[in-house]
Amino acid sequence: MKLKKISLYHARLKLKVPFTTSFGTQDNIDRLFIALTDEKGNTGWAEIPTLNEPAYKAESDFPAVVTSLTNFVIPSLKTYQKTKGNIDSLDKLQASYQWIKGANFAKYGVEAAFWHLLSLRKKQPLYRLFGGSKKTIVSGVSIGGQNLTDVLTRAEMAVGMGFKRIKVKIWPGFDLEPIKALRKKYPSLLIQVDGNSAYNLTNWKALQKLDQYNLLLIEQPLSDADLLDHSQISTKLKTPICLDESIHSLDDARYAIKLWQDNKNLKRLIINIKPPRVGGFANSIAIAKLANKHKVKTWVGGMLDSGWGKYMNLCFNSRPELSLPGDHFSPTGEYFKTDVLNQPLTHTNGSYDFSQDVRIDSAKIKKLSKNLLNIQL
Ligand code: OSB
Ligand code: MG
Repeated sequence: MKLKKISLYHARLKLKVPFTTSFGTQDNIDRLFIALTDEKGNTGWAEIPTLNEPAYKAESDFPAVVTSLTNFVIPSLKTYQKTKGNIDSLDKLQASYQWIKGANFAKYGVEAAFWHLLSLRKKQPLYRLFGGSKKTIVSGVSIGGQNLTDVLTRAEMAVGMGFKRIKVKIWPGFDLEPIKALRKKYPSLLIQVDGNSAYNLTNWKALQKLDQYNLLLIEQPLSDADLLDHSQISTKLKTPICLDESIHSLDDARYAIKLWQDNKNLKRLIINIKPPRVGGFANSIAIAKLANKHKVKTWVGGMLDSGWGKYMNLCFNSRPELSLPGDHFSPTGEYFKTDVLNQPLTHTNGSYDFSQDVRIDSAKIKKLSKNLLNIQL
């Protein structure tokens, strides 16, 4: 196998309804799609779930990802094939850009397109290639409402569609109120919250008031650099802490496990595995395995992805280690007004099964996008 060509597409995706988190409201999103073509003419696709600004994480914004790919990652693929031989395995692919520090979203894009290419060449379903075995994937939905009315409306839609788990975006001053109201209305619904780094050591104690509502987890209240502080506040909370922004690699997962272990509090650690945040699916699989070895629960988070990003995550979620419901749907069906699949992903009461014929529709991507770059490798 030889990589022959890589193309980048800039899509402007419009959300059906705005999505609010502690770091802002998303509406129209600049997205990057990657097409990777081999010597036989097969093309693997990936969506890099960029947001417009680096407010979620460094190097997750569209301009940073384009810069990393154009200046460093893609030239590295080219140089590797010229000097060391064809990139015909994941190991070689990773080795080609291993010297680049950071750029996890950019690396994810190339790696995810490569996995898709492998599944086309081997004529093997992607979930099998990822080592998946579960045929049914349980999903929840993430609610990014601007105020209490918004949150309650979206929760009602989600529950009406049969979802058994919701995740609610919170921030200082908007935490107790939505959770109290939701728990009153839905005594047995699985509910979790996500602070997206909005709390600090001065105001985190507001989260102790959430302990009485039987939440599944509190996701990333503190900043992404505060692994140590997360582990310490976790000893003063009954609800488990789930790390999102703090985990960029297998090493980060190892550090977290060690810190919670040292505090004899490992049962209160959960990890949200987002393949783009950790530089791809191979790293994601390694993190899932390590966490599972320590009985730390994991799940697959989303990034307001189109159907293609969601589908890839569903395939990864088929691995047995991932035990909690992932974010693979939205209460309004697909997140975007126009999507990129041959047909929408469907679920039954929040469960997805792999009998659906899911294909990416490259014509739809091309129609939505500006072709930024085509490079012969
Ligand atoms: O923290 O999980 C997050 C969206 C953008 C940035 C960060 C996050 C999210 C979500 C979206 O919660 C969840 C989804 O895609 O369904
Ligand atoms: Mg999160």
